[in-house]
Amino acid sequence: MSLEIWTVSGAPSPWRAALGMAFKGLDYNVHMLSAAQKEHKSDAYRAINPRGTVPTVKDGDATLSQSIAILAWLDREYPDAPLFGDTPQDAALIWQRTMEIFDYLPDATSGVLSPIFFQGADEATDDLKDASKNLQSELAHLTGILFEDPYLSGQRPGAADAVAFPHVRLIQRAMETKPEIMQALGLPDLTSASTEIADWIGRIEAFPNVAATFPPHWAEAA
Ligand SMILES: N[C@@H](CCC(=O)N[C@@H](CS)C(=O)NCC(=O)O)C(=O)O
Repeated sequence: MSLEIWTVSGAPSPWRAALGMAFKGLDYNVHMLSAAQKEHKSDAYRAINPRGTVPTVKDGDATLSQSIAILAWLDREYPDAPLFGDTPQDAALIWQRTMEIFDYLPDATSGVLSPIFFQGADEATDDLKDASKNLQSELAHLTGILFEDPYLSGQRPGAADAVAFPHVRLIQRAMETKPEIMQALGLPDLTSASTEIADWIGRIEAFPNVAATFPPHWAEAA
């Protein structure tokens, strides 16, 4: 069987699925769709994903969408290096952390990053300051978990890490590429925001195959 993923460079949902495969050490082929050319809305792509969203993952006869469902499926199909722990207690805790992160972190992140990346915001308006406070409170939630455990999923990287990492790494990317506005919003760099999160990012990035999940357009821009 050969694993395939359809993705868009920098999109957090497919990045989660790719991280799940990387944490398990699985090989996979990437179909990079152009969002600018709306390739994810083409008839050809909608034939495998009628909503025209990414990710889609294929493995033999299985065609899957929804990043968290893909992580759960990966664990059943490829049980080594489990993403949801070894015991029922581990699984419950990792699911709880995964879903809480999924419920709050993406919106908190896009509240800051969408105006900056997509609308060219370069002033710390009251709305952006409120969004930054909300984001800092979600980062504090992650920091609290990382006081207890080296990974959001416990002792090794798993589903909660795969769901959170793309969003946090996008925040770090904004700190690197839009430093003035991020400083004005009280988010100058990851270490100032949280040494626990900065260290966790370092641990995840040191994991084999994680570099291959990064948005290709970041390397092109460097
Ligand atoms: N809940 C879905 C979200 C999928 C999703 O909305 N993906 C975004 C990229 S992160 C997308 O395809 N957006 C394009 C669109 O909705 O047209 C998941 O976790 O996979």
